[in-house]
Amino acid sequence: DSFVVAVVGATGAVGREMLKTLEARKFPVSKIVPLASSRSAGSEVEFNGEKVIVQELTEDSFEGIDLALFSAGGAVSEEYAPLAARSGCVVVDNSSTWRMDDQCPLVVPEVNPDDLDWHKGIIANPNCSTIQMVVPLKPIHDAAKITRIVVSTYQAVAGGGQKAMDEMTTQVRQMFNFDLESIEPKVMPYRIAFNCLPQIDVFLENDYTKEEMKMVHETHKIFGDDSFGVSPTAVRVPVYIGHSESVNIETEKKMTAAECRALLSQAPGVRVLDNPAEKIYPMPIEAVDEDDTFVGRIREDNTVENGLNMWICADNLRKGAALNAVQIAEELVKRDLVRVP
Ligand code: A2P
Ligand code: 11C
Repeated sequence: DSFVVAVVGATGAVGREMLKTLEARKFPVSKIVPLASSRSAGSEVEFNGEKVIVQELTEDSFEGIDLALFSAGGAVSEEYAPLAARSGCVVVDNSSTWRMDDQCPLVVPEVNPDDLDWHKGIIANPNCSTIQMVVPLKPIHDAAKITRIVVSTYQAVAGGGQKAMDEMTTQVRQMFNFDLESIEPKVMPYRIAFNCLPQIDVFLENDYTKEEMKMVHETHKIFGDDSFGVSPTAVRVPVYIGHSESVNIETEKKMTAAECRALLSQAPGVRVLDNPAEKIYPMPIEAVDEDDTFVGRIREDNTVENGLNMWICADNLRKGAALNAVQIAEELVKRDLVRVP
């Protein structure tokens, strides 16, 4: 079987990565349909060595399309994902719009693939910072039952899209030209060049940001378990691609650092890089262009009874977005679920 596949937002940072990932993983595509706004309609993207013209997204775009990967922002997903599903096209949506909707599964294939079985046309792809946290934490939760998660993120600028990456480049140039007066943050709230911003997305009533609360709610939904607390601080750092996370967990059952290392070295989608004596640990520059979620600095937290600390890095555009979406699509094919019930 092969499928007519649309990528909505094909000219964006994640959309381009989606095309690359479909191609690299030889997803069975009979025809690719890149969609974007009128701004870039008519431009070209490359797929399997051929140039394909980008089309403008309209209400009629989904006729004859089997599967659509969406990454064009929440407003586009809100309007067009239901339209697509109604015309029989299965949607894997990378925005936050449908994630907490109880009609839409929220899936990380290594963690909760069975949730795909009840999809009704729209499947949500989690936030990048959630994905790379739950991939290694799921086997630990299964083995020792997590009772609390405290996480601080070090998130790359690519999470804010191409415009955010361009903004950092401009600012770095301005800094090196001693032209600080011209720096004018537009996409991010303050200067990101040589700085850290403890704000990703907007603040909510509880003084946490929306990004932080996504990590709480999405983790509970993906695990199908909200018995543990999640306490996040999300920070933007001047890295182009690759999110990092410092994660502290408490568990019901004792797990030693050695046991955790052994468990994670068998876990799907995880690569353990953990040898302090040799200065081996994950870094975002090593995680870029890799599929795996890297875990290192695994050590016991002796300030509590059963505690572990670890450091997690992943390519936020890949496992954090495009790859996870394509893995969902692959799992749908495997389960014969590329159809709207
Ligand atoms: P366009 O190139 O036409 O602006 P990023 O996250 O890197 O900023 O990318 C956003 C993606 O979403 C781009 O491909 C962008 O297309 C697309 N997009 C944004 N708004 C719309 C819209 N209203 N309709 C269709 N595509 C959109
Ligand atoms: C960031 N995590 O790094 C955000 C980007 O809900 O899909 C993705 C936001 C989302 O800025």
